[in-house]
Amino acid sequence: MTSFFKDIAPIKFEGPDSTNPMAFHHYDPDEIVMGKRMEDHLRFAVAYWHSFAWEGGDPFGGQTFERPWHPQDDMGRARVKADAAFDMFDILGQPYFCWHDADIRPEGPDFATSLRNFEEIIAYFQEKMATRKIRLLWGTANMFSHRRWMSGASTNPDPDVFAYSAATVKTCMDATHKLGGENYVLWGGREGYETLLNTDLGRELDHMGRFLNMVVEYKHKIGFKGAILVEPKPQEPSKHQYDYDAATCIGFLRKYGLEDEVKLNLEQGHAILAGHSFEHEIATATAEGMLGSIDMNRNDYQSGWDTDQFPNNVPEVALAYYHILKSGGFATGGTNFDAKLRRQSLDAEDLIAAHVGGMDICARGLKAAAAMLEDGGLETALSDRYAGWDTADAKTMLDSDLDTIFASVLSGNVAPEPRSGRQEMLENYVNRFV
Ligand code: XUL
Ligand code: CO
Repeated sequence: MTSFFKDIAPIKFEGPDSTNPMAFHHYDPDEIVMGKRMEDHLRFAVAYWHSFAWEGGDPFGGQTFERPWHPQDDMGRARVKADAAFDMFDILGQPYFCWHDADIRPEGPDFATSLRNFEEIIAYFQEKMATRKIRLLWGTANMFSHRRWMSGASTNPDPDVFAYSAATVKTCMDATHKLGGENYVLWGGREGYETLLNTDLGRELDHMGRFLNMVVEYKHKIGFKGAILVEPKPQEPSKHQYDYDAATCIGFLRKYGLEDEVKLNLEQGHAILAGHSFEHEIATATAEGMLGSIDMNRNDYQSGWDTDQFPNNVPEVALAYYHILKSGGFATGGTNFDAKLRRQSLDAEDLIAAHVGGMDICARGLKAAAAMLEDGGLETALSDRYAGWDTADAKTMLDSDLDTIFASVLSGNVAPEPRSGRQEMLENYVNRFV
């Protein structure tokens, strides 16, 4: 155990009556929910970037955290950071983690040095993973922080940056494959624009479509069996982001022939930024068989930007898992905490408590979702509401045409009768479970 987490013992499930803040109160990995262990439903992942690479800065001030691996410009300290990360994985016992290349290795003066640093750390991870149960949920490339990416990665007006993006993603896919990763994620960090005065939107979308096809071609070439996922987000850092929301991404994937190859990594906070609820995004994806994985981090509802906080709202989380369970649950995906501490939360204990709380909230949400599904109240209400469509006449109508339908309405055979949508009754129903 590194000195960073030295006094913190592995977190155990102690049940809802325990007052120990360093225990799980609702997350019992072995509890069976709808025939499956809770750990296998939720498939929690720790995000290396927020938990270990983010230093506590905000637009008004720099670093607040002081960690033994700071400054993050040295390979020795990258190892110290990895030691601390794996210590935390041992303490939490969550099954997965995720990284960007830039989180785990220092940037070198050129591509080849950065790659050497990256490969050394990947080998170090491999050693650590060999003696543990922890697995990689997904890897990804950070193509938004360094100034070279300021005008985008694959959508950059400069073909040299497109080339740099392709080379970078190749190395991150190789590393993900080497570590047995279950998915590879592409979030379009700066794939968008600030002003159309300097942007050829159609050309940029074509480049992004070709780039993603190259990613898929490479996946098959190396025999990577995991899923390729894109992560929608409507704005920030670019004013307009191309991967706005689930529906926009699905349209984009269809246009470039990728709908059978790429799925979505949906994030709660991004859904809210897009003016949706999280369950809207999940239902949009599951309706199209496009749900891959989720980032379960919320935003502050008052500040209107991407605050990346740990979840703390059971009813919201319950509705998200309701739609996930209803669609059959995760396949390769899981629940990633793409969440960071508040900048005043300086201590090692804060980092552990944040994850413990997030895991407990998700466990409560999952259990509530499972109870609602098992009870079947919402499904019965849905089938009642759409029962008219089960009649032979209604089915025939869908195969007819406007003239035939017109004739039927004109002859007086059709008499619409408004019925209550029962929204409050249904909200009260949900309230019984959360
Ligand atoms: C940014 C965001 C990213 C992606 C991975 O808002 O969510 O951290 O999840 O690049
Ligand atoms: Co995310």
